[in-house]
Amino acid sequence: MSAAVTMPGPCRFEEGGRRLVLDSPTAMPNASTFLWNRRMLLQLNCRGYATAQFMQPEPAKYAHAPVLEAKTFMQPEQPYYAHHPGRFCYVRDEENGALFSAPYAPVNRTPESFAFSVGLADARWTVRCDGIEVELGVSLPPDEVAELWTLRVRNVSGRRRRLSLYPYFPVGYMSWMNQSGAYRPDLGGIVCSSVTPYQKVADWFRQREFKDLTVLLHERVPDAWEAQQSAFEGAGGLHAPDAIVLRETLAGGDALYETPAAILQYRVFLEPDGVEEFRFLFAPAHDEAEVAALRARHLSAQAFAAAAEAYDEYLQDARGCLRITTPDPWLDAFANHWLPRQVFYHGDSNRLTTDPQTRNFLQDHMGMAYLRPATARAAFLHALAQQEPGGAMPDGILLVEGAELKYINQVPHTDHCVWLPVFLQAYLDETGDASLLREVVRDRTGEDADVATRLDRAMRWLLAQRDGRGLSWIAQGDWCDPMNMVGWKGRGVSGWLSLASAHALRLWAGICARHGREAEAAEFEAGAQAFNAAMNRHLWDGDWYGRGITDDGVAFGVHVDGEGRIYLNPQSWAMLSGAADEAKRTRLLAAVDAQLVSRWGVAMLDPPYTGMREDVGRLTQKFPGSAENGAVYNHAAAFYLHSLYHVGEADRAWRTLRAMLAGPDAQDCVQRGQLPVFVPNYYRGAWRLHPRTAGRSSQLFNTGTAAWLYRCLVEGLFGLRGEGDGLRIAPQLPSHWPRAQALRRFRGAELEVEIERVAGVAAPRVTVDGQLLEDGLLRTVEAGRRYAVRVDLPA
Ligand code: CEZ
Repeated sequence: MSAAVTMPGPCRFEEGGRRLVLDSPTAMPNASTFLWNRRMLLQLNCRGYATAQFMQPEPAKYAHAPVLEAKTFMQPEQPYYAHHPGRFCYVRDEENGALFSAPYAPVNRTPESFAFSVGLADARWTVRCDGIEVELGVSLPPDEVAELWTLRVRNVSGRRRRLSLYPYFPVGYMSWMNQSGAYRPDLGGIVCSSVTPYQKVADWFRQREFKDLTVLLHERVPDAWEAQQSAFEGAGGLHAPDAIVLRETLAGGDALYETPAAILQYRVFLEPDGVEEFRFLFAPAHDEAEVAALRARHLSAQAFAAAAEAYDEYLQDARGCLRITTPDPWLDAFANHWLPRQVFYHGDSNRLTTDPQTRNFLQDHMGMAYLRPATARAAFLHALAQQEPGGAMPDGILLVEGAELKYINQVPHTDHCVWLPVFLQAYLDETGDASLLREVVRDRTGEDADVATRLDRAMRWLLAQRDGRGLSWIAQGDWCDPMNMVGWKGRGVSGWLSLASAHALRLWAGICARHGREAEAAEFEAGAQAFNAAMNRHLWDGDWYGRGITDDGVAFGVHVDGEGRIYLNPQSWAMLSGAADEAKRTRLLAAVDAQLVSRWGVAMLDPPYTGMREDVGRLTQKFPGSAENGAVYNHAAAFYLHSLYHVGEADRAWRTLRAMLAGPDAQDCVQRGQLPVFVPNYYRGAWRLHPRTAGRSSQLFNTGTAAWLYRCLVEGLFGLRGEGDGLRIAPQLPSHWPRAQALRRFRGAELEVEIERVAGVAAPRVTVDGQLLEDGLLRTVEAGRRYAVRVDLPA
């Protein structure tokens, strides 16, 4: 993927990497971006399809409520657009009836020009058809549930034009109980209503404050409107709706227990170069008073500008702690703007759930330690307050009053304690805030214990959850949710978790040792060694580590398996935990290279399962090459990346890292279908079985990958990791990079870092403000100071 041989793709960065522009609606048809605030989320794809959700306080929808709500609210890789949820504007030429729509769907006419321009705080399309340029843009206010839309139409045809514009916001099937829609001149828009069904009386009292209205409010009074989807579509369908193609004027209809839609019509006359501008608000509301308030607060040019300014302010903390300049400008744009934004989204919105999985919560806040450490600290303490008396961590962390553990969080998983020291190591390195260890946390039984004591208990819990062989029971899952039937009878064990426990114990032992807790340090170091020894005894398979041993005593993820022969996670964590000595490390790296590495990244297992394996579980039912069944599951690839930096495998690490990011090569962009504005949870694997779909992005931006990838960039690739009171400087650039630069913000100081390969240098040589650092450790870092760091690397 070197820059020299790439063909420029259909997308490019602009404005110093702060915008990404895709210039085709069809080259990467599912390419998407997302906008969010603390209360809502909006995912948009390049053709105008969109899904939104908001918190009340559980996730809810105000358009296209799916009949069955899955654990993850969307799987955008699937053709959700078959139900056409989206935000569109039809444009009809009143003289000749010619029709197109912006951004692209539902008419799907090939535009003369097209740009899907994705910003950090907005998305907009500029589309030209028949000499008419339509610009459609959306942004969100920082803390309210509302989409703010701007429509601008410009006549670039050089002659006078008479047009009808039809903003079209489908609301879709909302409820089997009750749904309707009508134009409300008094409220200034179309108001659709539905009733969230309930059966248990108690639910009513939770639901009666729900926002069951969906409104499309306008600034400018339209000439006509329609509120019923099927009346609008008629026999022509959305592609050529009867209400547009057969009639001059929308009929002003309503929806009476019929599927609602919000459609407005504006007649405009445009002189050559004439422009018309419109603003709309699309949002849920509880009642008419709230609708009126939304309109009063937001529907003006000034209010839109104020919301944009407030949102920019909100994003200040999403800037991250690293600014880089490297030979790879796409990596620079991604690392400087988009990845920290994605990390911040996770940490500040908690994926818009009220009961995040404990491991997700802790890893997401590990990422937040680099952006806004106070939030990470508070989250950690909040999680620890839910520790059980025996030391175990619950499956999910309840975030609001009345929240419950739902869906996957009702399934017993055994790995949650592991993430406590993983978080702590990153947090302490980044902040030096050792006071956290002495912070007293009251749990739900009312018991007070400090963080260090609670960590001891969590580690002892991991040590207690071992079978006779000394391996960790898996129950109905570990990090891998769908690995639910390895140990459901109570005997199966997880090789990965045994290694992860060893790593966690060792991290905690190290922290204890540095803070004068020698006895605990020795206890936990011994525990780590016991786990490692058990793994080497029972699950070293000759060339790599097995993934586990089932209830019936069958080792899996081993060379005799036809499917699921090798799993990535045990290899990564064996390098982290120290289970793998140098000889084993050489062998397992070779096995990973031979069996799991592809141009799309490193797969999570191989070969993918092609049918249910009842002693592994529902993972094996997933489509081969998708998600945990052999995709390039980036979260797992990020663990691998972290372990590669841990053992100093800079070039392997670079290839693993760069494969997570699409482009700039055209074919790579098109095959993945992923814009380099977020790292998706997976790219399809199964390149031998299904080469056609290999590499295709899941388009899912909820993923622990973001935090790990950011950590790896800061601490691995650029090697700028906190240590005690100082900063360890040990970059691991790929060997083909002659130089790189970074600006690192660290504990209130700024370090300008120049890294260069220099002929004749035998070992890395670090100077700070001209002073040589023998061991690469800058011992103290003063807040408010600027440091000039220079690293000479061997050529
Ligand atoms: O969920 C993620 C979980 O949120 O999958 C990871 C796990 O570590 C995260 O905690 C690996 O299993 O089938 C499933 O239940 C899957 O596990 C998914 O729900 C998966 C989603 O795709 C979200 O990325």
